[in-house]
Amino acid sequence: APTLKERLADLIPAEIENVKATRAEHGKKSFGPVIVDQLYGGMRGLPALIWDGSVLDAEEGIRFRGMTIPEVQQALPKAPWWVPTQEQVNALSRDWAARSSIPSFVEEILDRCPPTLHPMSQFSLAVTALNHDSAFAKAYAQGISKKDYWQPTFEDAMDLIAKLPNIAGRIFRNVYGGGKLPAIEADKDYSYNLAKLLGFADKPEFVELLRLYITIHSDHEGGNVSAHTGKLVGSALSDPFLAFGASLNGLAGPLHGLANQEVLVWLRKMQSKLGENPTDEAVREYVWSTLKAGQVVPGYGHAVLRKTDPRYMAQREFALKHLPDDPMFKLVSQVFNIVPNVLLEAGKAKNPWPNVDAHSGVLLTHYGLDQMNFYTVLFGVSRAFGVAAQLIWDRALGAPIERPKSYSTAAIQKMFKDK
Ligand code: CMX
Repeated sequence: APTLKERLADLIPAEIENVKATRAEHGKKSFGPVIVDQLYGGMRGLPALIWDGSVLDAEEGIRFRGMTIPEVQQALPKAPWWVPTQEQVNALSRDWAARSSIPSFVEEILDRCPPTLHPMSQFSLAVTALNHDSAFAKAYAQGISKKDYWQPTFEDAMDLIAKLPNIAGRIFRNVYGGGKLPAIEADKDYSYNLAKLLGFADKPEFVELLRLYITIHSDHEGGNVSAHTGKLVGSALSDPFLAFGASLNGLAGPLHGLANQEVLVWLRKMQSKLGENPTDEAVREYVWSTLKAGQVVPGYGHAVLRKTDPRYMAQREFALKHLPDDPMFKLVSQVFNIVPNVLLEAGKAKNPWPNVDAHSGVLLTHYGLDQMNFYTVLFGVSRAFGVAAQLIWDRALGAPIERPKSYSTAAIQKMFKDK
């Protein structure tokens, strides 16, 4: 039975041919017009990237290698393009455990961070510093051939994923207390070990939540800020640590991954203002006051999605099963019934429905992980799986350095002067 790397080595030559054939047949065909608004509007909807790992449909939401979230939940721990046996899955867990320790100088960097430095900044610092031991950077310096790039990229990607629990666990304990980090267990899965390092190994339901959390946060097409940043920086042949460090800095923005922290801050403020069991009318007023103050309602809206995010629904189903009476979950459900109507009435947001971040914090809080400014670190650990896979495939397929063209406003005015 092949290892993950052997399976990739099998798949890559055929995929190189597939891309060649697609380009030979369709390479010169138009993909539709580009309009000036897209240049000013954050490139929204502009077809510009290739990524096979996951595809996002505006109505349906995400599919991972063709599978919806419920289908993935059924199939795990098998992956559709590898279909590992239980023994292969265990071997992968053991491989990650063997790669999991971080260099002592990175531990020192983290230990010296003031606890007031946001956990995401600490996370990005540590990941960037791992580039010290990058197999790709070393191989490149020694003159590796282009066709072999994917191999040291694979090794770095595996090291990166493997080391994240130790980094996240260390940040968590440094900032919030909890004593010395325990050891990773080679015969346990990744989610169990992450939970253990955060101090939650005695809560099997929390471990199960992390399995769901990591899966649904792993990837969301190629164009979102964190995935695209990783791809962009990787295209300069920056190694996976440098590329993923950059992804994390994008994920740390409040319109992207920081939204899960923002949702809980917003809910808590609402609770303290309105008290327990607020009326629908009071919640409605509160939502309006957020909009009138010129702020966004965190956890709602999306650049691509036009329906309720299936990642939200997967978390809601988890909550309905395990914590139906949790007061915060009840508030989240109440908000779910009210916010879309308010956003529709306000008439600006193209998508009034909740995204993934509207739900995650409440689940974590339920199990005692109520350190809100840590939430985006968990999003980051999860997103590493998608970004790492992209980096490996981009090097395997020889993706070139990215270089879109920018224009000045004067150039646009001139271009359309008499048209
Ligand atoms: N609350 C208030 N206003 C909102 C809104 C929300 N939740 N969502 C969109 N709008 C506003 C926009 O700010 C924009 O206003 P202006 O015209 O004044 O600039 C207008 O509606 C149109 O925006 P849009 O085309 O619907 O949305 P964008 O593609 O520009 O932005 C997103 C998408 C997610 C950044 C936006 O919906 C938002 O700010 N949501 C709240 C933050 C959030 O939950 N982010 C997490 C997204 C998921 C993730 O990446 O983790």
